[in-house]
Amino acid sequence: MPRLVVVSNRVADPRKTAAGGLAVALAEFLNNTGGIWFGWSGKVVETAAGGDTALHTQQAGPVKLVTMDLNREDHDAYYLGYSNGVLWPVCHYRLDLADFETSHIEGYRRVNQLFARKLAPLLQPDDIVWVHDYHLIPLGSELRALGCQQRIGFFLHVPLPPPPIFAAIPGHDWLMKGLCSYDLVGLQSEEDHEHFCSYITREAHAQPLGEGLWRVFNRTLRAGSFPIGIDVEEFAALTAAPEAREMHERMKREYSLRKLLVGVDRLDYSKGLPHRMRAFRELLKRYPDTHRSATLIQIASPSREDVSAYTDILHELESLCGSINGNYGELDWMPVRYMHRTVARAKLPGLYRASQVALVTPLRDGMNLVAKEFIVAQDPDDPGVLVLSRFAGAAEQLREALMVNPYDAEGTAEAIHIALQMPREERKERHAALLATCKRCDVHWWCDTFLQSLAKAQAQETGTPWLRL
Ligand code: GDG
Repeated sequence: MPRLVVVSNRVADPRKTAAGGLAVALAEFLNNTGGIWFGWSGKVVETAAGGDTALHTQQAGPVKLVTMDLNREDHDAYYLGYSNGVLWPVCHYRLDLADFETSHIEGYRRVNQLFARKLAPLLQPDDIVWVHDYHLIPLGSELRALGCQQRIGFFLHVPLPPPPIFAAIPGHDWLMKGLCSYDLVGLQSEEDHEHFCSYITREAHAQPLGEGLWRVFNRTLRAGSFPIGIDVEEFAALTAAPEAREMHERMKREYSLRKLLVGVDRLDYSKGLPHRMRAFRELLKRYPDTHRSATLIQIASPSREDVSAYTDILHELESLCGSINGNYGELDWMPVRYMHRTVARAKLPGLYRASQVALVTPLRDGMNLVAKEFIVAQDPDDPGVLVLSRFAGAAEQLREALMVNPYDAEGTAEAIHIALQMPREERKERHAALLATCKRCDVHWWCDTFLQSLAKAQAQETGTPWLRL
């Protein structure tokens, strides 16, 4: 069995439960093949830009975790400047928030070259390399430039916007050529996949060869959608564990007279938190019966606080929550309980299970795993209702959710009201269908299908038999 080498910006120790579903799923393959997980250590050191920094190796069972430090200048340009200042906003359709400073793209390229230089000597000829996310788009072409001929696949966790938006990035053609140096490009949704196909057709005159294969930039690659799932078994076990049960019981007691709505998000402008608050305010305005009877708990976990767009969203959200509570609150009822804090992972399922409605209303999201976690944590006999943005990648799969347009505060308020009143039989039917989808397309299925497809992608080009993983 070939060895799996995973590359991502950050590396998680798969032995730690807090690492979550992706790390656990990758660990299965990494453990079975004695693989490597390579990435940035998270440390910033004060050395010269582009210079060599130390590699750290740690053995986690059969898996080798290899990380490298970044110097300040590289980190700021690659991570803050280009990855989070250009690619994150553009991939979430927010050209208005992108800062196209030229030195950032140079730093991004430099760090990707550094990753390639450090990784290439560790690779064996039969390895399968799986690169993750927007921080590392050019890594494949940098590895190819160093003569690496291994199978290399790439998965984009964020959305891929339509060509006219992507093409606004100075250097978009370089980025896309970089993407096309992989053997397999995996995207979250069919919509993202269509955007990829339409970009390479229009801008790079790619030729379709059928079954997801393309001839472009003088090479053959495969592209497809691989919607990421969660580790359903692990999350169900977490739901049944004492900490989650205790949380569930505490919330049920505390809110015995009210219906609970829940939102759990990183505090990010893509998640649509101010829009969600405006929809909730609209609900309170339209339906006085919800006063005193509905409470929204919004967890907004801190994220990238050194970027100014994030402080703006924090202030907007705080001011909206304050004004809703000020205008509608009573001595014995606060409509919104907002927490700018991270809640322990072990408690989350208890909070989900105690809630009648989950509000998952991003303006744009690659997938959104909270939607799937909420479904798995429910009591199948008396489940809550998922209100889901049509602009989350998850909307392609979770068809039985109540679908909303988060820009439409009135429509979203109506959907929330329907969710709060939905009869039990309908809730059970919808939930059963949603749970079946989450189980069928869990994170293990995602890993398997991606790696099978990667094996198939190169086998078709080289004529070697498909690889069994
Ligand atoms: C990217 C893409 C794609 C959130 N708050 C707390 C907490 N969380 C956990 C959730 C969930 C995870 O973080 C968030 O996952 P999402 O999928 O919603 O979003 P991103 O972080 O933006 O991830 C996204 C994903 O990659 C995977 O491909 O779905 O579209 O943007 O697991 O539970 N966890 C804890 N405390 C919190 O306060 N412990």
